[in-house]
Amino acid sequence: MRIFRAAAVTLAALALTLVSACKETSTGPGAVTCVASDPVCPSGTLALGFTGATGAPTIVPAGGAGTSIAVSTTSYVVAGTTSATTYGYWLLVTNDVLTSWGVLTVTGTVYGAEIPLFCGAQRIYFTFTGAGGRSYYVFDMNRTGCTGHAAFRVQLTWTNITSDLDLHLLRPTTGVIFSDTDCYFGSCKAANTSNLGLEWGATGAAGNPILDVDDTSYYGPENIYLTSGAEAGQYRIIIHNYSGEHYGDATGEVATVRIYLNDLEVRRYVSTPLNNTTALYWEVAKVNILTGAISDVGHYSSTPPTTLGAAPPARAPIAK
Ligand SMILES: [Ca+2]
Ligand SMILES: [Ca+2]
Repeated sequence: MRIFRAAAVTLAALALTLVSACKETSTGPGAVTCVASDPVCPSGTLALGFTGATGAPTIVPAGGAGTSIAVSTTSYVVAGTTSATTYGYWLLVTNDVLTSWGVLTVTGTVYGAEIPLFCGAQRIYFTFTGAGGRSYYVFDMNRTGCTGHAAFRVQLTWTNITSDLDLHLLRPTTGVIFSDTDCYFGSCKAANTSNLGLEWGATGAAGNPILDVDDTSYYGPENIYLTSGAEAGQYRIIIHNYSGEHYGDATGEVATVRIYLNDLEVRRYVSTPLNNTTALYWEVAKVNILTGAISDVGHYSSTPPTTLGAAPPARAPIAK
């Protein structure tokens, strides 16, 4: 899919201006709370199933997906068909708050995305905008097999549509980037076939962080969770501008990192532009999950901030 991305991005960049102009905000019981940086926000009163203006783009989930879906995975791959000619958005709402959003790519008439899921109940909106207005598809997701809240979560998002930024969480004391003491796309994504067999803390699931998705193109988000069994010491959060370049502006990619302890956002960082000369890596902070103590780092470098471990797994080159 990546080889088609350059053309899709051109269309998407044109669409972004149009979609941003349609932003909505609302308040009150059952309403969705939006923030200024979100691209588009649905009304909180939309019913499950199809809705939208007559003449707006059609949205047909593959396989006639239902309006209440339960899975035990950390992400959910969606697909279907649409009459929209430019990309849309997925929006994830928990407890009436817009907590996450990303892009639904469109190739021909087929849309798709991999959506990172939170534990428990959440509502997902698909939205496309066309000449006839905006359409939505609304459904409920329930991620099962997880135990309530995560003791720790770190989330990465970024500003440009074609860059591939990566989230890294290094194990206390012994963490080495691009190794099995580094939770990243090559080691701790649940569905990653190149999993290095990450095992932290006590034997078993306790202490093992999980990366929900590796977004390779579209703003993120990427989340790393650690539900239980945190180790003593400081976990290190590092961002890598994997694509090594920046798109859409002349300065670089701006990343935002949010740190959550027991589901409360406790710290937010915004980077200076990440580029391929002086700021390919950004070490953000160190977190002691057991005590809740966070130390700001804010170090930018052109080389990995720690000793390089084994070479990262090969990934397909990114088409420009
Ligand atoms: Ca990524
Ligand atoms: Ca473990």
